Amino acid sequence: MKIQKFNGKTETEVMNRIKEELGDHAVVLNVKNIKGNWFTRLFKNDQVEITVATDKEIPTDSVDIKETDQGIDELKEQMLNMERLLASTADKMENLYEKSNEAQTVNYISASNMEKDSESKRTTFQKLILNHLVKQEVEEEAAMELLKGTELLDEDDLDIKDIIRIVYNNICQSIGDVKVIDDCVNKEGPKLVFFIGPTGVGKTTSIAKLTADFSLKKEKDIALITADTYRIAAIDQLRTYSEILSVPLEVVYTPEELRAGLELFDDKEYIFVDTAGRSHKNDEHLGELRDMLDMFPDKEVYLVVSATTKFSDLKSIIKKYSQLCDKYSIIVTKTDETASAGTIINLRHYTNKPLSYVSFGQNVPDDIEVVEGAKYAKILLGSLGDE
Ligand SMILES: Nc1nc2c(ncn2[C@@H]2O[C@H](COP(=O)(O)OP(=O)(O)OP(=O)(O)O)[C@@H](O)[C@H]2O)c(=O)[nH]1
Ligand SMILES: [Mg+2]
Repeated sequence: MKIQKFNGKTETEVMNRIKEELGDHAVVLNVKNIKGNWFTRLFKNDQVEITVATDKEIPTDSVDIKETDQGIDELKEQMLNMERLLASTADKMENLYEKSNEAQTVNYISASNMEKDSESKRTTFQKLILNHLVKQEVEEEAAMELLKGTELLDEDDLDIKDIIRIVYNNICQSIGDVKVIDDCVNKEGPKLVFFIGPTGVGKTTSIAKLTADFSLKKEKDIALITADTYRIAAIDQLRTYSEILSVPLEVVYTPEELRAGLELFDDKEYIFVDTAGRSHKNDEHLGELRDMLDMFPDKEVYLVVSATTKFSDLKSIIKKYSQLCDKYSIIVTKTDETASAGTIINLRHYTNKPLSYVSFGQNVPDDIEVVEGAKYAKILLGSLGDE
């Protein structure tokens, strides 16, 4: 099996080329819009890139066909997972389709930009999947986005597996490239990493988990700074972790002290900074945090949010925190306490910021991992057809 990418101006044009070249030998893995920069736009429009898996040999002189040079192993692994998922869900979906045909009264949620008068097999499956995603708390707009590319499939002579494949890959793609704390150290000084977010979401616990990972497993030289002096217990909490992990800790009360703290740890590879939880409704506190962040242009920021927060509140949190800092990655905590796959998709759709880690329990250091698209695709689609 080979992975190939096809580029062109529109999805239809590219799909037609794929059909022409590969016939039935192609499985669509991903449909992506590629925006050019100002320079490339002078010469050509934005492009559509479709990634397919194929078992057919492609003539080497084919125009515009490029074999991917990266992520092939990852894609292969994704495909394996996907095939397992298809084996367990496709028949259930066909049964559901038969049933809905017999009943003639399927009560779907309204999908504004989806054709309502046509009830082709494709439309029915699209609606079934949309309904399934929305039930798992994926916002309708984000769910519609996950169906992108399925409209190119044959209306009636459709294999349910093709539609699930596309949605599966769209989920992986939508979660996209995660941005985690880089393992490679900057030779010119410590990497400065801030953790910010609302009260009680798990910032300090996440820092403890990541400190353990970086200092014990990755053997990096780390220092901790806490700028959370609002709660006495907050200092003790991080001090306990710093002692267990044998990592130095400095407590700072002002941005100036923070600067001095950074100088003190100049020989370290990483400095993780814990901040006080700030309600997104308290503009004064948020202002203080912004002033502190502004003082350090060369930094990485992780916004920590809890999966247990309802999405309408998460939106206001994101909106407020985005005013403090436009470049950040998201850590989602407490995913053990609620079904969180919908939240993960919604966060990506709404913020377009990279995700980084998910935390799934109180245990330090184990209950944290890097966000993995295929895992959420499996969670979201694994129960397809069970309704
Ligand atoms: N179930 C669950 N609990 C968590 C998780 N992460 C943190 N907690 C718990 O949430 C509570 C608050 O965690 P902290 O790390 O103190 O949260 P914080 O964001 O630093 O809180 P403030 O500094 O007060 O804003 C603690 O009881 C943690 O054990 C998680 O992933 N799952
Ligand atoms: Mg804390």
